[in-house]
Amino acid sequence: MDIKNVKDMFPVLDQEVNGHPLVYLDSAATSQKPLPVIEALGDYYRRYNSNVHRGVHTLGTMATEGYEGTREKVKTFIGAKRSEEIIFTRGTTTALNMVANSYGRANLSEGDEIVLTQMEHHSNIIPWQQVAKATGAKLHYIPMQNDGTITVEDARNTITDKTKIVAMGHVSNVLGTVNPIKEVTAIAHEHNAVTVVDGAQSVPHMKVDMQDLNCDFYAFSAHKMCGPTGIGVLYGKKKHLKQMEPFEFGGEMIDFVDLYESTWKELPWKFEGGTPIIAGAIGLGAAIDFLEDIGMDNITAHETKLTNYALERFSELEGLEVFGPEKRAGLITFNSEEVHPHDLATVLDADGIAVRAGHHCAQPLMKWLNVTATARASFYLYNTEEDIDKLVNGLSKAKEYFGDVFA
Ligand code: 7TS
Repeated sequence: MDIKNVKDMFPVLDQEVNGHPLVYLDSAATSQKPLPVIEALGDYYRRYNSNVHRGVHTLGTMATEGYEGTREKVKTFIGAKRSEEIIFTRGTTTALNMVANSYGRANLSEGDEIVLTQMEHHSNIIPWQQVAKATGAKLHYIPMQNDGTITVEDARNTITDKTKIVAMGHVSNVLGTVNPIKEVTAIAHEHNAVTVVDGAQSVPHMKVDMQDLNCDFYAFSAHKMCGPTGIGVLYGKKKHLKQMEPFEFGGEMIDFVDLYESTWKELPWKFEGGTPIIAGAIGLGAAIDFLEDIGMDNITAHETKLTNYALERFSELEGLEVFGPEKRAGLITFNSEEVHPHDLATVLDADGIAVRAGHHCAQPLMKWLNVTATARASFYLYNTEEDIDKLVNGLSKAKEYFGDVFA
């Protein structure tokens, strides 16, 4: 499908909000869903709703094929070597907690170090704080440059032989910074440390290849990539997943249960306790087909064009501070000198324009930026230059309105 016509595939975008056509600029929080994904979910519930991996009846077999079929699609989509390396989780947050609790607690002890960056989403900070408290390990942060990037040299200076885990976002949800995962992973491996990558903001927008990055763990959420809420992925190298203990215990994940001892299924099922996220996986499979049909490189190119256009148009607005590096992923975080970000977002919403305001679950980064909140416009494949023109007009209007109020 041609990216130019893609907007027609998203029914939610075809509506008025507060008397204006909706302009959705909050895809970093969650993306909208195209018809094939909505239809795949409806089709499962209408035609073959059933539990998986048990029994031999026809609907159960169909559901199992749908669920396991998505595992194969994810494997190819991210360039994993084996389908056992793909674990379905509830989302990025759960995936990162799984690594921190299962890998972290077993492999960290007093004096060990965990290396992070200050631009992480809370879900890639707090699990490491908790595991550090439990094991006596220490957190260290790679310093940031003034433009909100990190250098490979600083990563080299922060990662030492004491480092056991380096956890880092691929793309910052606030700054749009794209981090040098491949280079940092190579440094981590020189010190026998593993890398845990938060891919929540990268997988939806760019081609990622586990063999090229060579990272040890990689986490992402379906709902930010045109898929449903409630499902995400933890990729892990087999050599690590194999020696890790399950994170949750119960049905589905066991091989044999006795009164005092039990054994686990093999990978990947030992990490998928309970009835799995069947509809979610089927929806994620449809989302991957949809994104691949358009082409990840086309999506990246479209977003780069939109972001550059938006940055150019933003430069016309006085008193607007844009955060983050010049070369960035498809989002722009900004503050107005006169108008609080929540007020900006409210005024824009009155014109049907959806942007996010707040700390974006990155309070340590807000501290570094010396602000308590910002506004953020984030783009996806269905956004257009016209959306950006409307945003810029809305921002000018907000400035005028609040300028008058405060005058
Ligand atoms: N990591 C990053 C970089 C994120 O942007 C988010 C969600 C998460 C992790 C957590 O993902 P979840 O699916 O487990 O919730 N980010 C945002 C955001 O920027 N605005 O709302 C949610």
